[in-house]
Amino acid sequence: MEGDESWMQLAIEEARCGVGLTSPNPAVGAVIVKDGLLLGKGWHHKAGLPHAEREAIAAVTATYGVQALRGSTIYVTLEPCSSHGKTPPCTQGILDTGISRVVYGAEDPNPQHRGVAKSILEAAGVDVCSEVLASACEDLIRGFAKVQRTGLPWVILKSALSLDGRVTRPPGEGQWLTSPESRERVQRIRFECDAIITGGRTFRVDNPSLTLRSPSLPPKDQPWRMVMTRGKASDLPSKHKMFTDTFQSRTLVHEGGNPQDALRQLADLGCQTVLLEAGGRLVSSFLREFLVDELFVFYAPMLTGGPDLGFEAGLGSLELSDQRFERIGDDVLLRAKVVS
Ligand code: AOF
Ligand code: ZN
Repeated sequence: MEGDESWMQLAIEEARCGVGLTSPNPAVGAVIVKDGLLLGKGWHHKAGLPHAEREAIAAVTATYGVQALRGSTIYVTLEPCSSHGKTPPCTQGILDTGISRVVYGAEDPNPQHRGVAKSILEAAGVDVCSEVLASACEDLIRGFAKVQRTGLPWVILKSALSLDGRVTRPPGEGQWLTSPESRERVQRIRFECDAIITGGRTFRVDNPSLTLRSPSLPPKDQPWRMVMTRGKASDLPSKHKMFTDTFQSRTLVHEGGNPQDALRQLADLGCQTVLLEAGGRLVSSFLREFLVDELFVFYAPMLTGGPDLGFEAGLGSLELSDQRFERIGDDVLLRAKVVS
């Protein structure tokens, strides 16, 4: 129907408030509309708390009273649940209010609920419309869906490279390749993940903290931090930050270095999205087993001596400015001037 997509877009924006906060449950948003007017909206805050549909229903009830819901339409990014979990089923909640139309985006990958809501609601005379902005709604729950379908979390590989493909600056130039803005963005990426994996080598050499520490992000438990080592946990330096800081209880060591086992351990802890921030060797063991689902690669505007562009290692770094990016087909053209 006309307007369905823009109301769903608003529901997606609601759902985004919960991304990173809801594991092992999905991030879901809902809005309730009547006669072309927004009555209320809501999002799922945390596993065990009310679902988005109930949040939106509560918001409308608080402002206009329960009567206002009669004959309204609810837009929800995920197919409503239909049986009792940690909370009562939303299909029943919807029927109790007299909402007369339900529009949802993604199918619920949870086999307990998939495909059930439609028949319950339609049998009660509610008009149901599915798959509105389905791919954007599915994107919101890609971690949840991956765990439901495979038992393994969604894995994001994050890397920062110079334009000629090196992960470090020449010796003596400091540790950062990318800008403070990119590092702030990494904080946001970490916020949306439930765990961060790094390798024993990075742990030893960089002594990373792998924490969330941006004041501009909402409060949340620190993500799990997992060090994968082919050796023993007791061989890792015990004074390093991840073993001694305030969040040391969120540090795990996975011995043996098997990526599947490590991911399964994290899924068992309720993780649905995992960030891989590691060096080439560990990354390649994930890639080799097709365990990486998504990449975030930051390119810093400099040449640092990668082998293929011809700027020799050992000359320090060559900085670039006035970068312009053009998307050409599936390629990206970068133009930049050499800072002399
Ligand atoms: C959520 N939030 O907004 C929606 C969900 O254990 P429960 O009762 O919280 O049920 C969790 C399931 O409910 C979840 O796996 C998903 O299939 C469905 N929908 N879940 O946490 C929501 N709409
Ligand atoms: Zn529900």
